[in-house]
Amino acid sequence: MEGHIRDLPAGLRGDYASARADFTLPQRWDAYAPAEHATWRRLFARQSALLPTHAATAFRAGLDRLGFDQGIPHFDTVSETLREATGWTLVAVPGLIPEAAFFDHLAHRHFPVTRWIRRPEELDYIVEPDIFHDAFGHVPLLTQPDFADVLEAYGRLGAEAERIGARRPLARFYWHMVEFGLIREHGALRAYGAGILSSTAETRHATEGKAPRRLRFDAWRVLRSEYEIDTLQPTYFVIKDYAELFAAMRGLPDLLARARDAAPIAPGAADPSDQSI
Ligand code: HBI
Ligand code: FE
Repeated sequence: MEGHIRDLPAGLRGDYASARADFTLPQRWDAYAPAEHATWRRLFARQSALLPTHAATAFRAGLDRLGFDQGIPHFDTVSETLREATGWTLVAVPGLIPEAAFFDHLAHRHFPVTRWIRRPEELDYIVEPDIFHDAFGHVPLLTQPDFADVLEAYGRLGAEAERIGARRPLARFYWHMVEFGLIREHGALRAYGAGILSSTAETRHATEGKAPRRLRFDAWRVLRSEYEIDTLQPTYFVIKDYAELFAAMRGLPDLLARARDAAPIAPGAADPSDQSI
């Protein structure tokens, strides 16, 4: 397994010492305290209130199949549903893992999910992705076939991006299209990105807010678009369907090398090619 713990930011919360070489570890579902299941249910109830009016159809359809309302999900149970839907399974990890390892798991249709959950006092904002962000935010859309294909293709591209020094453009693609993507459905803007749907503030800001720039998805623009990780996003990209995102993966290898050498677009800035939604 490529990637080493030195590739990670210092001071991460997870139990990296007991992780395997591929950064996976047992979920240990029986070890979760009742208070942790209560935190999950509070987060689930709060986020679910917004889904009927703000979340993409495919996200809600996926969530309805997963039984996440009971408490912290058991990854083996979730993997059975996912495997049947799109061939994906979950692997428990201590938290953020080196990009090379992350790509490799995605390339094999294993989605890494952080094992620990935030503390009650972190309900509104958390720096590192926890199990709620990863499981509630990312997993429901893994039941959507085109999107499931996108994530596998993304993982496969990771090794190529490492080889040609294009990690940054590929990370931008993940950030804008997997974490903060919007989709237009029946004329309405809906959120499908995990970073949006795991946060009530971002869900409202992304779909209702007047401030953000909302642009038609364009891979070349996305690969050059820089982002900040600890603010509400100033720019969102809107797809018309997930097949469009999968089709864009075919052109990515060529665009990655060009984007590596191109001038980045600052967070929130406009570009002459922009098509506002
Ligand atoms: N590790 N566990 C985990 N989850 C992520 O979402 C993740 C990661 N490592 C790297 C990473 N995301 C981003 O750098 C992606 O752009 C690769
Ligand atoms: Fe995420």
